Amino acid sequence: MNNRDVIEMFDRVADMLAIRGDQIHRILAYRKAAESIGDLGRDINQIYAEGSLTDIPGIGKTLAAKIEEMLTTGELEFYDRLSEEVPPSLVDLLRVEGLGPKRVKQIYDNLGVVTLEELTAAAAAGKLSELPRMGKKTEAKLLAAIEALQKHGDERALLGDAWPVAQEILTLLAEVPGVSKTAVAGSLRRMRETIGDVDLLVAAGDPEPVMELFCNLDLAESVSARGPSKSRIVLHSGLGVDLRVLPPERWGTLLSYFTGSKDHNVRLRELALKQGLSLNEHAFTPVDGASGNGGAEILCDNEEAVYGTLGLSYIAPTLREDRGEIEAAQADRLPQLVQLADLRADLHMHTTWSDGRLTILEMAQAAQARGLHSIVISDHSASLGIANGISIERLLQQREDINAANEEMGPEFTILHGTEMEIKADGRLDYPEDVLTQLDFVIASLHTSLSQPREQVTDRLLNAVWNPFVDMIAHPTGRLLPDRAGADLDMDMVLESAAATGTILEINANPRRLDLRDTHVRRALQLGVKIAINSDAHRAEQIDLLHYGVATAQRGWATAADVVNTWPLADLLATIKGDDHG
Ligand code: DGT
Ligand code: CA
Ligand code: CA
Ligand code: ZN
Repeated sequence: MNNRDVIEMFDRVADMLAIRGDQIHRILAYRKAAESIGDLGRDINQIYAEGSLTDIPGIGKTLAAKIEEMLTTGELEFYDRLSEEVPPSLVDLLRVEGLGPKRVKQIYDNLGVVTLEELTAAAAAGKLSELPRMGKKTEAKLLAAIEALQKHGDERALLGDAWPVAQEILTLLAEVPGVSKTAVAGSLRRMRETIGDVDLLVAAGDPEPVMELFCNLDLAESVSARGPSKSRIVLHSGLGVDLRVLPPERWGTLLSYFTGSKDHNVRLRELALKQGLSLNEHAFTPVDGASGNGGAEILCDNEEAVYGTLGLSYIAPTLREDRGEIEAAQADRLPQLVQLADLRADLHMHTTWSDGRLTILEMAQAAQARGLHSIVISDHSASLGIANGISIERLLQQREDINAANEEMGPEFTILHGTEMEIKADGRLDYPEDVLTQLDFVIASLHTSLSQPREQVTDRLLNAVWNPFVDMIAHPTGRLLPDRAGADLDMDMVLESAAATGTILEINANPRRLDLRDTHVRRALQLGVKIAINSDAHRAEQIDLLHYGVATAQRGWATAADVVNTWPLADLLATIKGDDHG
């Protein structure tokens, strides 16, 4: 079993316990454990081998024993026993919006419903409305929710899909008279790779015209809730959008509260309580008996004031996951996070030589227009036929095209000649070393046979990492969000080898990749690996995806110094492997 299997099992157990009506702290223990394992940048098998399972936040002796059982036997006896009591397919019913564990149990106990199909049939036959505390209205709502689930699924949206639509809506809301501020909040502001729903905030004295516009947007398929200061719509894509409107003098607490994460907020509230204050989206309020501030509310119109009141330096939204940022803020040791404006180079892009849309010169001009000073042209190598990978002969011819484009661009911009070379299924590299020595920058990557067993696919990648001519590994796991998981790499081993050989690892900024992911970035930095943030652009506009890569780097606590494409080109060239081709 790997990290994903353990997470899935713990989430499933938590859901089944909730349906059974178990104690809340027990359910939360499984959820928290699943979440911390999700945050691990390392293989849980390795942590087990080191005997340090209980060092994982939220894992005590009991859960450690369960993890051990799963890792050593591939099974969990507790789950098997639980399944006899709670049919595992009941967990699927929880995917229906508005159906919580209590309701699921009630429906199961009374109607014997265990699958989504049976639930649909029972609702259509009017059987749900006959249950206590249900009624026709709830039944109709559930039927609509089942239909929505079947139509759109319950996959979380990709960051890259949610971000542009949120900006579009905010632009419209900002034009409403009386609106002084607008912002995204929630997981979207934290730039998580997937988004459950979009949270939008508006500061305005009178919320009514804002709500009116919001609930009548062409983008909206339906309005799920409309209130005086809070509404929710569902877009045609199935994505939910929450909007809250508050007066501007409460903007700081509002933004802080709805940016989350929940875990981060819990920590902030604990700190507030230590000062005798309760903190919510409206204000800090002295709790009973506390005399601070004469019992009056403390309003914060900006987030700096919220953190300041708690004695903390400002914490960037991309760090707010309760992964040590509170402690770092207390010690004034937060990282100076890398910013989009720090990027000078893009080390991975494609042209018409393989499967890109633009010529080398056009790509260079597009990059320059976006403030970059250099690019690596890295077209696909021969064996990637579907991407029109190029032969050795054509690769060597490409040099002339690069030279001509460099001439055209002048001294202020540099185009390097590279390749995105396939690591073949048997681990061999696509071009021989005498070809690689003629290139300025060599990228190696996996696109095929990603589902090989862990050891095999890891060895395959390590072969590239240890090759003296390979400068960077692109999108290391090869995952494609939302549903291609990518290679089951021994990431620690990859990272340690990258550190030992000076091989750069990429954060591929394409929102379907974001690979390395945030937790792997954090681990990479701990091990001293150098990171690059690249667009992998096949068209000019894709260079604009770099900001998603920057956000992922920030979520991994990266500073500009950690990211090689913020460096002056001379420094970058001086550190890439083997000066023989630098
Ligand atoms: P998502 O939508 O699943 O990608 O994740 P978030 O973080 O956007 O979560 P969401 O939309 O449920 O709520 C937005 C923020 O509002 C969340 O990050 C923190 C805050 N929030 C919502 N519900 C609660 C709550 O019950 N307790 C606390 N402390 N904060 C909450
Ligand atoms: Ca959300
Ligand atoms: Ca929400
Ligand atoms: Zn590529």
